[in-house]
Amino acid sequence: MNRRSFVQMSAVTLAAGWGISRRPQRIARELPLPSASQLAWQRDELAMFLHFGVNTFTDREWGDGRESPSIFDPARLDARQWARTARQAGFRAMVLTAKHHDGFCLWPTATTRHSVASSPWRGGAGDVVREFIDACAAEGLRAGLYLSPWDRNHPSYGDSAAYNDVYAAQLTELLTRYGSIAEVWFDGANGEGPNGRRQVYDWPRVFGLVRRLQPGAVIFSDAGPDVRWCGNERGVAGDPNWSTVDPKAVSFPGQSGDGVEAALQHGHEEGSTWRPAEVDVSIRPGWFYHPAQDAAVRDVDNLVELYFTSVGRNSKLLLNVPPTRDGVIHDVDVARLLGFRNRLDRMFGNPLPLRQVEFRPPAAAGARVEWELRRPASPRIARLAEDITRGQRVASYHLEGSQGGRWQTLARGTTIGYAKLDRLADGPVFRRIRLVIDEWVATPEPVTIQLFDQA
Ligand code: FUL
Repeated sequence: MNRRSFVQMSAVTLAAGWGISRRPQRIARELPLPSASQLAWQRDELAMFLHFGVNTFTDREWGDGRESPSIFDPARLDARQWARTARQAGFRAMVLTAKHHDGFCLWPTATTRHSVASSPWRGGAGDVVREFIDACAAEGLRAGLYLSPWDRNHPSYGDSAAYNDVYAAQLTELLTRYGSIAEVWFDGANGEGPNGRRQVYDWPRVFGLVRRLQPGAVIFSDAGPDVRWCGNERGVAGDPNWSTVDPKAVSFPGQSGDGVEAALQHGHEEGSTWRPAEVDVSIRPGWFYHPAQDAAVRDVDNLVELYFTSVGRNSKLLLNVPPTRDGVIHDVDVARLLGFRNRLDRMFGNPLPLRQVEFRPPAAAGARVEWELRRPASPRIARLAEDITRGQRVASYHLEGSQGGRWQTLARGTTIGYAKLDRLADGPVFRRIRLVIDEWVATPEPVTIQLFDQA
């Protein structure tokens, strides 16, 4: 039995509420659903990543931990400018690198002297994390923090038990001093420490700590548990992209091996756990600011493309915009971000008026939803959405349009989920549009559509 015939049979069986299947798990299982924090995370759509620290001053991407704190002195640091830029560009959250692999802490910590407290910035009395959090609050953004587990400075790194205590203490400071944190971001980097030894991280302890101290935060890593990495840094979510995963496929951050990349990219249509993908990518070639890259900032077309391959593929875009040595977002980046916002507003500001005329539940020829446009139009973009509070169900679909009876195919796709964007060909004018859901993993519910006539 191929997938198509199986899913159709199972959906019909589901609808009828009976039946024996050769793969009964599809019928027996409960459909995984997002938690309230996962829903809020997804609805942000756009978040800004800020890589900032000693690398900003050394022009490197990975510090070696031997940087002197005396180099950290951002003369005009203005976290409010970061947050204002983010808000004006339509971003709803920001994530700051509180500590990168070099081990330099952007807040005054009791766990090491390798921090802002040993720097000349604000006379050693400054706290970048505090300024970042306050700026997020002032601009109505949700705040997230990145804390690298790999620490090339701390002397205890590589002495697993001792460093795990240090890491837990750092996390505790970050999660207890600054109010509500919406996302805690863990990469899986696990390199050599200053003593040459390897560190074994205690992820269950780390995740448990976040749950206890910030129960409303989503935890990001390759292995979630709430949000997973999309599997690449190119800005492209998988197609298909299921928000459900088999948690055994990637069980700890930094795991490599067969099938890991595909599992991160695509999730699993029969996955038991809701763990949507986040697309992290930089507006510049590097994650940190480098003056030589001022001419290599992504342009507006490129940013719009990223929006299509992330938000438009059932994902969230975490776009990195690194502050300069002065501690502000560079003018070029600001201009590109505002241009990006203008373009999105122009594209998505005026949905074509339409009304749903039919929902035909699952049958042998698929499930269908049909809409009538209030006036004939030539839609250039379709935005489809499942009600993900009811789970993710659609496995493949096609869109059709008609003017006077003859239906023609406009687009074909796999998963929909929170949002799916399809570009449509220029030219033909339609009065009716219909979505045919060809395959599903649970009885499809009505999918909503928005159509736009700006390309
Ligand atoms: C990776 C790091 O090694 C990069 O420097 C960057 O922080 C990226 C977002 O995550 O694991």
